[in-house]
Amino acid sequence: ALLSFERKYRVRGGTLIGGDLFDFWVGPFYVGFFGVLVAISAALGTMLIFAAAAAGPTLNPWLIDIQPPAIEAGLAFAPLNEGGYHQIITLCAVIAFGSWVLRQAEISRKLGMGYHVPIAFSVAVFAFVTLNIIRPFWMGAWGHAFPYGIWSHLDWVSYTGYNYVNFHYNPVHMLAITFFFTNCLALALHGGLVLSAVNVGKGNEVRSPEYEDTYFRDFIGYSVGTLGIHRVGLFLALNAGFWSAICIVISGTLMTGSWVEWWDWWRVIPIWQGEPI
Ligand code: BCL
Ligand code: UQ2
Repeated sequence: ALLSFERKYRVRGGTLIGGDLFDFWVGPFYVGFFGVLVAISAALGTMLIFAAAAAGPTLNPWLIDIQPPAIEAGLAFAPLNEGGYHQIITLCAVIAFGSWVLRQAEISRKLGMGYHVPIAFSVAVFAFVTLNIIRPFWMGAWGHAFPYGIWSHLDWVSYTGYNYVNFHYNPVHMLAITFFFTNCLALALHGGLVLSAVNVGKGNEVRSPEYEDTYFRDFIGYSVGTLGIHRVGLFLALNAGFWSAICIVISGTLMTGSWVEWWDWWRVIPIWQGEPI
């Protein structure tokens, strides 16, 4: 059923492609050209995952493993059972994710809102494209992509991490992790603060945003503000995904070898002249 306020927002226009043709809703969902494209590419990709799984040795969902082609196959198209499934599934995924971004953009336009949501999701898509398109291409083989499997992708992360000896020494990995953890702190503060202002017990009036500001001014002498905390949150979240993509794309391309030894420059800078190393 339609929510009471929904009807007045069901306005025509804002589409990027297709004009009025796909400008309709199915139940609560806006469709649009990109909604159709998402439905097709996601369904095809999912069916190919089932097909590839059925051709493999197990249907145990935890163990299904769809591998990219062998490194030796380079950047060629591979036969279905030798990484071809993985290649087509990757293509379906990129089309589905890209269309999802553009569908978000059409909804933003329709409602006269900013593009913050599609921009934010683009960063997640960028991380995926970096992992399975940009980095494998840069390294010269689709075989560098991660496999599609719950267990096997973890094996890939472990294997790839140890390939550079100790991934904790990757400075951009450090940066990405710091953004993830700080994001967690910011959301805990924000969620805690808002709930503390709202859940004040029976008979009490809900506290206004001024109380939220005052809480933090009493506490640390500073409040970033009710709008500001959302800017901080988006900033932290986008940087977490962005620097993740950078940390992996430089590994095996700009930096080959060991992230531990990469830090050797630090031990020889002039500041430590005369110190034992
Ligand atoms: Mg590490 C990567 C943290 C230890 C090796 N590591 C990452 C980053 C993140 C991180 C910074 C993964 C997030 C990301 O990319 O998001 N690592 C991290 C932490 C530790 C750690 C906190 C820790 O020890 C406390 N890492 C280690 C150890 C190494 C190691 C030391 C292994 C031995 N790490 C690696 C390697 C990699 C990482 C190798 C990476 O490749 C990875 C990275 O940076 O990748 C970019 C980005 C988000 C995405 C890619 C998701 C994209 C989502 C798409 C667009 C949409 C999906 C839709 C979906 C299919 C729909 C589902 C349907 C619904 C269910 C209905
Ligand atoms: C705040 C504020 C909110 C908040 C939060 C703060 C009234 C409801 C959490 C406090 C946030 C600060 C001090 C910044 C934290 C920064 C980092 C990088 C973790 O002032 O305004 O609105 O939710």
